[in-house]
Amino acid sequence: MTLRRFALLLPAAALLPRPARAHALVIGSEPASGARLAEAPREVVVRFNSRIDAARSQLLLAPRREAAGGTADERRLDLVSGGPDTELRATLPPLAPGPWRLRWQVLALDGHITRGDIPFTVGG
Ligand SMILES: [Cu+2]
Repeated sequence: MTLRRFALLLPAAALLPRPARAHALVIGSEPASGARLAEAPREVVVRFNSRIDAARSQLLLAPRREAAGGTADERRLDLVSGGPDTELRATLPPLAPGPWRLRWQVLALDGHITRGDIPFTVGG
């Protein structure tokens, strides 16, 4: 195509709607957000609405202390590989009873990073 025609097409392309499947959002997890579990879970799974780059994504776990707000004792979980590329899975160390916060940060294949928290509680 001529350079002139190319220049005319550019503005139109910029106005095209973005793909409906954009960055990764959580569609489910085990434990579920806000869950109260009688026994400590052995693993966590977070499922997303789109494919993610697991090598550039992470799951972190910390005791939840709303008042303190610090992340000093947050630990990065080792991801279990080999599952679907729309989920993150990690085995857990033994968890003490109490409130916990699973934090996820993922890179979707569209290059966008998203993050969020999944709080859950072990024990009554
Ligand atoms: Cu996106």
